[in-house]
Amino acid sequence: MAEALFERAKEIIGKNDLGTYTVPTHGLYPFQWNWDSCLTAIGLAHYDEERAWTEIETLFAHQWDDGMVPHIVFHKEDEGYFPGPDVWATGQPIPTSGITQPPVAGFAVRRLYERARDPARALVRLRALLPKIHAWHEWFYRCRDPQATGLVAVIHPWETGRDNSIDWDEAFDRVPTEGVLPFTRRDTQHANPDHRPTQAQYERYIWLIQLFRSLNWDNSQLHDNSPFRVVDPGFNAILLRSCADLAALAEEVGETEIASAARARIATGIDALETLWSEEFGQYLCLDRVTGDLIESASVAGLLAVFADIPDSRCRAVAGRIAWLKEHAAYLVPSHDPTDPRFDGARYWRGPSWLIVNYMIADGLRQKGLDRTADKIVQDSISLIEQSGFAEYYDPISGAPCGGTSFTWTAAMVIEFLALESR
Ligand code: 9WN
Repeated sequence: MAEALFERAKEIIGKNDLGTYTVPTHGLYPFQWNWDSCLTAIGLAHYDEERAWTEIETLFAHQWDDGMVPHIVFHKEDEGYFPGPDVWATGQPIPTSGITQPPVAGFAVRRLYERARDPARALVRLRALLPKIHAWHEWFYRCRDPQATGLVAVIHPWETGRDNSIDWDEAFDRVPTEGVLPFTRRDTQHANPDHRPTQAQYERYIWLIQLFRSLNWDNSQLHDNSPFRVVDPGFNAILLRSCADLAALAEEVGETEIASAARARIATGIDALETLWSEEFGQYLCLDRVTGDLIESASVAGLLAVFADIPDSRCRAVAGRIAWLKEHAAYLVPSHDPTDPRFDGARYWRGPSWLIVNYMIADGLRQKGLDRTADKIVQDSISLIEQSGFAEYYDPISGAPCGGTSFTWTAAMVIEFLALESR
C-alpha cells in the first residue's frame, strides 16, 4: 500500500513538473508558487536530489533586489489564472507578483542538506542559497517590522498562504472596494466556487494590489500604507524556524555573521510570540497591527506556532487543543475551530485540513517529544489520501476532497510522511 501511494505521489509531481519548477496543479495554478516549491522540494529530495535543489534555486533566481522572494513567478504566459502579470505590473524582468509567502525555504534547505546522499554537491548548492535566504529573512524584519517588535506583519491575505481565513474577516472589512477595475475570476472556472473565496474577498484582494502598484511596489512604503496589517503566529513561527535552521546551517559551514544575525532574530521573536498567546482561547491568535487588538478567531495559525521553538508548556497546550479538535473533526487538523459558527468545512482556509500545515505542526510537536499527537496527525493525513486522493485540501468532517486535484505539495507531503513513517 505504502509503495503504491509513493508511486502515485511521484507520478503526480512528475505531471506537474515543468523541468526547473513545478506548478501546484495544472489549470488552477499554472505558475510557480513560493512555499509550494519549497515544500515540494522536500518530497522531491527522496527520489531526485538534484531536481529538489533546482526547485528552490529557480525560485531564488527571481528574488527581488531588496531581498523579497515573490509569491508567484510567472515563468510563461497563461490566461488561466487571475490576477496575472499585467495586474501585478511589478516591472521584474521575468514577471512576478509583488508580495511574498511563508518563508519555508530555510527549513526546506536544511532538510535537503542533512539528508543529502551527495554531500559535496549539496554543500556547493547550500553555500549559494544561504546568503539569499538570509537576505529574504532580513527583508522581512526591515520591511514588515519597521517598529522592530520582533514579529513581522503580512499586508495581504495571500502572503499568509491562508487566503480567506476567518482571521482576516474584520481587518479585511477595512479594505475598501471603490475603484477596483472590473475583472473576471478564473479560479471558479477550475474549482467548485463553494470551495473558493467569495467575490467580495476577491475585490479586496485586488484593491490591495492596486494600492501597492500605485506605490510602485516600494517596500519601504507598503507596510505603513496598507490598511491590512496582521501579525500571524503561524507565519512568524515559520520565519523563526527558518531562521533557526539557517543559523544551524550557517554555523556548520562557517558563515558566522549570518548565524549570529539569525540567532538574534530568534531570541527577540520567540519572546515576542508570547504577546500573541490567549489564555481564553488556549492557543495563539493573530494580532491586528492597525487596531492593536488580538483577533478572536481560533485558526490553525495559532497551532502552527509549535513549528518554532516556543516554550514546552505552550506546546503541550497546543497538543491539548489538537486533542480537543479531534473530538469535533474526523480528520486533523481543521484550519478553523469546527464549533465556531463561521467554520465552513469545504471553503478553503475557513475549515478544511491541509497536508502541508499538518506536516509542519507534526514536525513541531515531534521536536518537543509530543509524538502521540504528531502520530495522530500523520495517520489522519494518510487516511485522507487513501480515501480521497491527492486533493488540494479536505473537508475535516467528511474527508471529502476539495479545491484542485492532482496537487503537487500534497503529493510531496505524502512522500515525506511515508519516508518518516518507515524509519
Ligand atoms: C493565491 C498555490 C497557492 C497556495 C496558497 C493557496 C492558494 C492562491 C490562489 O494557492 O493561493 O496565492 O489563487 O488561491 O491559498 O496557500 O500557495 O497552491
